[in-house]
Amino acid sequence: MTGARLSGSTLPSLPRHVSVPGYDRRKVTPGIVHLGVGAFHRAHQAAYVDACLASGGMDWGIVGVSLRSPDTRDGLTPQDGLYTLAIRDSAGEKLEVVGSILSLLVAPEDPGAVLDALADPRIRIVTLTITEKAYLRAADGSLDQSHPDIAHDLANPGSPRTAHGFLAEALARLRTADTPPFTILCCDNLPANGATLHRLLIEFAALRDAKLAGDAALADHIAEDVAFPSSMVDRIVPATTDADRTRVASALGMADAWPVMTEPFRQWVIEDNFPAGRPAWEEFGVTMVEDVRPFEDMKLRLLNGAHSGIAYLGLLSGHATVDQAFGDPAIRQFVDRLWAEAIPTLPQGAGLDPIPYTAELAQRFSNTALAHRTAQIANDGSQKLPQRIVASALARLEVELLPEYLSLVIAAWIAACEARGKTLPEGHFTDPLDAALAEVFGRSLPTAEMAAAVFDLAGFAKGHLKRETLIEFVATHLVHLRQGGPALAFAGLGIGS
Ligand code: CS2
Repeated sequence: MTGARLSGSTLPSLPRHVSVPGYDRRKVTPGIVHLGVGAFHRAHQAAYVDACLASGGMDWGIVGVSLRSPDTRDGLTPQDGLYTLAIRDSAGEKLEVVGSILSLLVAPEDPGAVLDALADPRIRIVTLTITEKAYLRAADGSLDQSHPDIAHDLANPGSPRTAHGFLAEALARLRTADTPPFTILCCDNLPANGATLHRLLIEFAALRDAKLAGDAALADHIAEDVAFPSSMVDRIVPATTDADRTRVASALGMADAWPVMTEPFRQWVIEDNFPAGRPAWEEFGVTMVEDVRPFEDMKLRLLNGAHSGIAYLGLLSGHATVDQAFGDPAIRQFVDRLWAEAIPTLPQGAGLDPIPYTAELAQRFSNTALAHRTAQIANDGSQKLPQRIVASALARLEVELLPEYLSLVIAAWIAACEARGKTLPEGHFTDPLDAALAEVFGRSLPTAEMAAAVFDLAGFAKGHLKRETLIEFVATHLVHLRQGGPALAFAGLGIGS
């Protein structure tokens, strides 16, 4: 290796098998601000936008914002925002350099610069992948008004920390300047993600209105004039390792500080509601729909639900990656039965067929080239399980069907949380509720009471008539998991016999 590094000036020296942006990046202008410019965004939205730029939609470049860490900016700015997407499966690795990210900002370092970028009249869409927990929902789903960052942003509107604070302040500035608002396109794995963010932002703006005399009715403006299309996003993106960096550098003949690993599959389904304009998404493989719900439920309950099951049961069975866990015959059988439980809970009549969908998922989960770590998926279970697992379990109980396999995922989450620092390394994965969970685990409660306390903390099934029944299922599995690990829990379900 020569010491060269990927950048605008070294692009021409890349080997021919590496595809590069087929457009003049100097002519691209920003049209999108993205909040949460991590690996998922770079494998998904940024790749779709790259195709848009290549076909001449040159006013849709991306300004990437990190809400927390400077790492992505530090890696990518010396590379002029360029990075390699490594698309991997058993057939090998395809390398594509993506050019759609024009610049990168780090919110905690310079919140003013982020507000300036958001309030730039050229920005017509703000996309978000900030992860479930950054929506700051309380256990009942409303805005967590007690969160210190919310209090901070209400007290300091010109230097916010949260997505809510940035969006509200930018929308207020645009409104004062009589500039039409941008459309907000949520790309996180939340149910009705656009509507959910809309509701949270109205709540935040109402608190802000109450505090800032004179800033009349930003909440009404957001309620009435700002579009929040929901979207379903899908692409599996394992965290990049040093081995990935070394392999990609040797294929490129130059260093790339932060290449992104992904699979060939990708999907984006978006509700078509973009009053401020949008790229011709449908020309780049995006499905535009009126109602994203059926796609979203299918993805959250079948892909993400199975992922969480594979992660926690995989971790408890000693499997480090999804393909290893999915290759374990007991876990594989479990996932098939989990799917069979979740499928009847999906909306009917939407023309989506879950059977080929799960067959394709089985192939994707078997992709040995991804090494997608179970610990990565295990993070933030308290934020993920409600829409992936709890919703389907309750839907079954409502019509007198059992949630035997779904409830095992909840029990496995609790058991895996408890196992950290014992059979799993301390900090192997994390959850925003970790401190509160540790306190509950330390109380040595009888199993059912402990499960109930965890449900309360996480807001699972809050106020639902079938809450107690679901807790009983979870407690039974938890007893098995504690006594004999996944093998005993599976045996209780007739798996592996
Ligand atoms: C995964 C998702 O980490 C997780 O929780 O289930 O990130 C999953 O890989 C994506 O949603 C796939 O689109």
